[in-house]
Amino acid sequence: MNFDLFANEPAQQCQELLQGAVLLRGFALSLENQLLQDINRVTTESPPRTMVTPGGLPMSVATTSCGDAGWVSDAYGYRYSKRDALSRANWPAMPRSFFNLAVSAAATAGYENFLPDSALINLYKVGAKMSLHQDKNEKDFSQPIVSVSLGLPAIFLLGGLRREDKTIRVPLTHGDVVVWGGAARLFFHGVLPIKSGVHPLLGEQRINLTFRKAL
Ligand code: MD3
Ligand code: FE
Repeated sequence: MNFDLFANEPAQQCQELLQGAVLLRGFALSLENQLLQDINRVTTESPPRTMVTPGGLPMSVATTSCGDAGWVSDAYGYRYSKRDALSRANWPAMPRSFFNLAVSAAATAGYENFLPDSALINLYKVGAKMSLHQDKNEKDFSQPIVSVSLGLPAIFLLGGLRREDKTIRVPLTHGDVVVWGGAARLFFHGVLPIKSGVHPLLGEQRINLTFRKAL
């Protein structure tokens, strides 16, 4: 008789959602305190701000970045910039904890040479959402994107290459990491409005980190 219920389980839950999107449940859990400390360091230097879409609408998500490049949006469009428009200085350096987590998650999903040069920090208060969009501002679409969910849970929408394609709903909770590669790299995606709640560590918010090789 085998009393070890987990003897036949993989060491890490690793699930392919579809076509190159790999979900690593709880992959970042053991790093939560270090990540929070480093998020606070970055947001002190470059505070989160709500950007305006090229169409002129303010986003409900507040964003900031660290690394060699930061994602920005304004009347001129979406792009990566080497400087923070608020401080007019370079973005804060990417914390080692961020970089190491992204590299090891990518390697676990089969991307051995992922070297992110940009980490975007998205802050969602209750009610904030992200409409369906594609990530197309990075130079090389063969590079994956790694996302880390922290705080309140979210329902993530994942569609296909066309905006009209049907979407699947993926619940993402604190500590979950997703590696978006392969065909899924260019799929439409979004986040439904965050439901009210209180996370024991982060309170009434969700924080998402996305790691990219942008330049
Ligand atoms: C699927 N952020 O910053 S991360 C974004 O939760 C963004 O804050 C969402 O979409 C968030 O651009 C989702 C997950 C994500 C990131 C990139 C993707 C999913 C993706 C690229 C292709 C397909
Ligand atoms: Fe996106």
